[in-house]
Amino acid sequence: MTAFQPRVFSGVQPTGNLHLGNYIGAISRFVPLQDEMPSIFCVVDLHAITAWQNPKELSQATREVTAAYLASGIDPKKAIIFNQSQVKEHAELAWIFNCIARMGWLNRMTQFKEKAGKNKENASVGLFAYPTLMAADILAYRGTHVPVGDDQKQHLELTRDIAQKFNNDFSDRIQELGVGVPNPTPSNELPPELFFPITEPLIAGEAARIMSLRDGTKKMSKSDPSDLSRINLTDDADMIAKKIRKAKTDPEPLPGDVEGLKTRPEADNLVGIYAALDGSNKQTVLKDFGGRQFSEFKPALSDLAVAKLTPITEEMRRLLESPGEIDAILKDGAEKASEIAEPVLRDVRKIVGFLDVR
Ligand code: AQP
Repeated sequence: MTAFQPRVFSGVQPTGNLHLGNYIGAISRFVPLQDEMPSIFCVVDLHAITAWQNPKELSQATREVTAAYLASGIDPKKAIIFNQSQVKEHAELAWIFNCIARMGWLNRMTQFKEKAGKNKENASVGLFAYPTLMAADILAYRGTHVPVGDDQKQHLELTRDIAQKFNNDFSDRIQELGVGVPNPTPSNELPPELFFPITEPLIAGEAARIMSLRDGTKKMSKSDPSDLSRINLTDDADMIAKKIRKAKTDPEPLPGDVEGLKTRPEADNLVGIYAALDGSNKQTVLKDFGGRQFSEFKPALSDLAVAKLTPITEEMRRLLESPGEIDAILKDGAEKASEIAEPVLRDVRKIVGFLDVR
């Protein structure tokens, strides 16, 4: 339960190679939410530069994510779409959160460990602080609901911890200034008035984490050096079919129930992808395909993936031919986003005690 106005916030990084995992785990789930609550969908370019981005490609990748949002059905008349760098409140709040979050909290983040790899000393400070910027993205709008893939769960828990510590550290000040929202469930852990909501993660059900087509134990990822590991949202029908045909599998036929997928990561992944694209669940897929060979299942999966993805790919291509239209949508979105974030940050500055001399 929350006393805050419900608001959805989520984002995708413009780091190129937008893939099926981004679509199933994030973008496709944004679409129905825009009809349920006020929603903000961001292209998180500040996050993107935590790893090196070619400046000449970053703007194009930003338009590409925007085109994917629009082509998937996000309507700029219903939801706010903008790129993060255009609303300065994200960076400002992230700095304040850097001073709220503890080193120990960030040291536990598995994504940093995975992305920094063995060369931790050479990773950017921004990559380490990535989760505090993500908390700022959400809380600059007092976002209450965040649809993300399963890989982002830990970052959302950190967002909740940051909101909770801010609410506690400044509880007297929040009450004194009258800027809080009554807490519907006051407890020892949370004060009677909150400034930031304790955000709810909305994690996808079936196939919350889409895995690589080459290795069912690794997440499908933009940065995987093998293009065969992922289905890109720019792949055409032939390429989608080829990648599914070449997807790693085992020699057994598909099992009759979900239990039988437990020790078979590649089979589990492909069945999960089918279920997610079909809007059903793994058990239903196995009812139809249990006992059948991959040589029968893969063409069916291929047809389904092509049917679902090709209209999106084609619409993205069409949109990208008019960059001016995309930029106009982002500009309008940035203005609307600023209107929400500016008053929040004005209060945050007062809460923290910054002297306002202007
Ligand atoms: N494999 C995945 N399965 C389900 N959801 C996924 N997401 C990403 N990969 C999968 C979800 O997509 C949203 C946007 O992700 P992002 O681009 O901001 O960051 P990411 O998670 O770092 O994406 P990648 O593809 O893994 O990029 P690289 O290779 O650069 O690390 C998020 O909601 C995420 O959960």
